[in-house]
Amino acid sequence: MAAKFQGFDFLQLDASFSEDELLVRRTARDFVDDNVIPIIEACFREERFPRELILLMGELGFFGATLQDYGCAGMSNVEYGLVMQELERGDSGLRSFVSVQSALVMYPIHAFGSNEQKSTWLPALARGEKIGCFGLTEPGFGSNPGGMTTRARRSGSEYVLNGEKMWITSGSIADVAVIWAKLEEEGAGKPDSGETVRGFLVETDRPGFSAHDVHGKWSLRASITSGLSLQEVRVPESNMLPGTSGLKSPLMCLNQARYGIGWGAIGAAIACYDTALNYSKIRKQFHNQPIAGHQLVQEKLVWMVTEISKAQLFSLHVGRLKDSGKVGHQHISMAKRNNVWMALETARMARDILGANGITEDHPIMRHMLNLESVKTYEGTHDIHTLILGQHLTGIAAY
Ligand code: TGC
Ligand code: FAD
Repeated sequence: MAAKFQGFDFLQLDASFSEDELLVRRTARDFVDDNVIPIIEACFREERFPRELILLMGELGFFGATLQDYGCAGMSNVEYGLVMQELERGDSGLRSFVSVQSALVMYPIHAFGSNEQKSTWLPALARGEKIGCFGLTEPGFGSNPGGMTTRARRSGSEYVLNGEKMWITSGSIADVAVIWAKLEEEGAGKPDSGETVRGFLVETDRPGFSAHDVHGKWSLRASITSGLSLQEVRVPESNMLPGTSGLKSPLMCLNQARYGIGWGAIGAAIACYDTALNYSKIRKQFHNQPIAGHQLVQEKLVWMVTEISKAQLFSLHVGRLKDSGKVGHQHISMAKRNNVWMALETARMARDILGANGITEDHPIMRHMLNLESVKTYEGTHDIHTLILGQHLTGIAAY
């Protein structure tokens, strides 16, 4: 049995956290150690999302954690980040579920919804009694969501939605889908531009809505990923999120989710480093010496600790900026881009330190490495974040 996780605090950052922040992290850490670590390898092997944990996560206040009222915990962004770090130390799929429920479903309802939409959905989503998904990506439009072909047409007091969404986390278990579509309506903006994009709450039991799961993934196997089909799906006009206007609205949701991923990736990296350090002290090769005593192994461990510590500092600073209302989306892009890259490199080095043992499910490294390949791609690929930052620095969009 693996030793209980003792934390990672090379730079003594714990001294800069408040008591509330440390308590939130302790709660999430215990939740992961007691409920996630014991089952997650089996879930990954069996391609099963652990639905049995949803209500408990709701009780712990993990859903919509930074939102005020409607049964949400009202955590600071730093507290929320620490939760995400601990959850992804367990598995990126679990963190994905919480990211989507919180940042991509509850946040847009809270930010753009009517009072009725908020009181109908937010308390139940916060408790985990209802599940949401976020449909932006389409089969033909991933990095460039502004090209989406999903359409909303007005028909009397209803909207009629048609289109296909792809790679949608929690799609087939969702009660409500936040669907981004272009409005075919006079005055909505330039036809076929991102200006006409609006968000709709679509109950998934409406006629014409269907979801099918993507199977055969070698990444995020403990997470549900689906395609959604909308064929003449009718929703009342009150299901449109009234505060949405243009592509900027879904991109604002992505900022919330990318911020959480920046923290989450640190958790996956810590799990890999911790495993590699413990293994390297036990495994002996040459002169009956632990491999931790070989210089090249030490160099890898030092790289990991340095980069994880830098990522922690980075996310903490971005979190404090966000809490003080000063964060820009370029800061969040940099954190997502850097920390996911760092975590993937850490996973690869850690796997190397375990030699052949590193490829088995007896250790969490390969699972984290495979998961991180998705994390590198979703919420804006590594290269798209390079271009977002390039545009910020130069004023020239190079997409
Ligand atoms: P562009 O013309 O640049 O922007 C349109 C409007 O949006 C504004 N804007 C932003 N606003 C807030 N936050 C941001 N991050 C923003 N980025 C841009 C922009 O100022 C403009 O405003 P306005 O007022 O002038 O209209 O749009 P573009 O079509 O050129 O695209 C820009 C680009 C490439 C950066 C964007 O489309 C992008 O980020 N692409 C990546 C797509 C992506 O990340 N998809 C994620 C799907 S969801 C997901 O993956 C969930 S994974 C599950 C999990 O989280 O666990
Ligand atoms: P593409 O956009 O086709 O990109 C392919 C490659 O081309 C990438 O390397 C990219 O960086 C590169 N590229 C593209 N454009 C340029 C350019 N202009 N310059 C240079 N290089 C470029 N989406 C949702 O809406 N909701 C979800 O819940 C969701 N969950 C997901 C879960 C998983 C497991 C995965 C894998 C994806 C999920 N996504 C979700 C979709 C995700 O956001 C997209 O996969 C992502 O935005 C990239 O789009 P794409 O896969 O179509 O790649």
